[in-house]
Amino acid sequence: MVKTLDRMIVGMVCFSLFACASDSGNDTTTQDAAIVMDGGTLGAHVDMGDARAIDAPVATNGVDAGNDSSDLTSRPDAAPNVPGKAYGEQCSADSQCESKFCLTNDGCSRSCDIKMPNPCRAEKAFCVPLQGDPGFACAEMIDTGSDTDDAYISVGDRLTRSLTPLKDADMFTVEVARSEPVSVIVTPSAGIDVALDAYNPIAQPIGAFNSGGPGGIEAGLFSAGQTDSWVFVIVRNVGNSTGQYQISVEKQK
Ligand SMILES: [Ca+2]
Ligand SMILES: [Ca+2]
Repeated sequence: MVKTLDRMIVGMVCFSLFACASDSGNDTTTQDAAIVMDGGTLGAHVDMGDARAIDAPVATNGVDAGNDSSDLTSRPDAAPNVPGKAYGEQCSADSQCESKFCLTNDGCSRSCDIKMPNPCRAEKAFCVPLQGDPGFACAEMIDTGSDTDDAYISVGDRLTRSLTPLKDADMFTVEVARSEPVSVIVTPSAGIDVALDAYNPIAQPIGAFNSGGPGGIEAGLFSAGQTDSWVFVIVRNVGNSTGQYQISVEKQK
């Protein structure tokens, strides 16, 4: 059955220890302010109209996908001769995708496990929730390179990782329990300049942190509102040297 991404999840808010939502070069800045200004009001809906506009329209290929949930693969007109489509190609039926997994509006995809480190690394994508389904699928865009420094982390975790080569980025999926704001603190080695970009569970940017220079700590505070949630934190090397850093998740006192 064709699946749809959940675009209405809210409840992950970024509060800054230094400077929240001062975007550092990401091209999706227009949504930052609205989301951060949300202030944690669960149920507030972010208007995704603009964001959706960047997506190519769904190719219907003469098949009316409509809004019903019937399995298009059972229809005689469901383009049986269309060759298997690759990840990201437009689709209107699971049968059109090599993966047999079609996302309405987002093309051929695959399922993913949110608890795995950077589960959609190969697709350069986020692992985001499905609508009306407990599962997740790879969608949207994020390029973190190919190393395996990525991790799923929660309060009490402290990891040492490296930023090599110069433009390296590592993804951390940070668990944030209901009513327990957490600080994510990145401490680089001397001479290493790091920046943090934060995204909510549906891959919307909610904050960017880069107030320190080489060797300077970058940190953000995240709150989940009324349900357990998580935030994607991308640690980037924005300096001129490669080296190590520590990332830790601490309960906000
Ligand atoms: Ca790395
Ligand atoms: Ca910095």
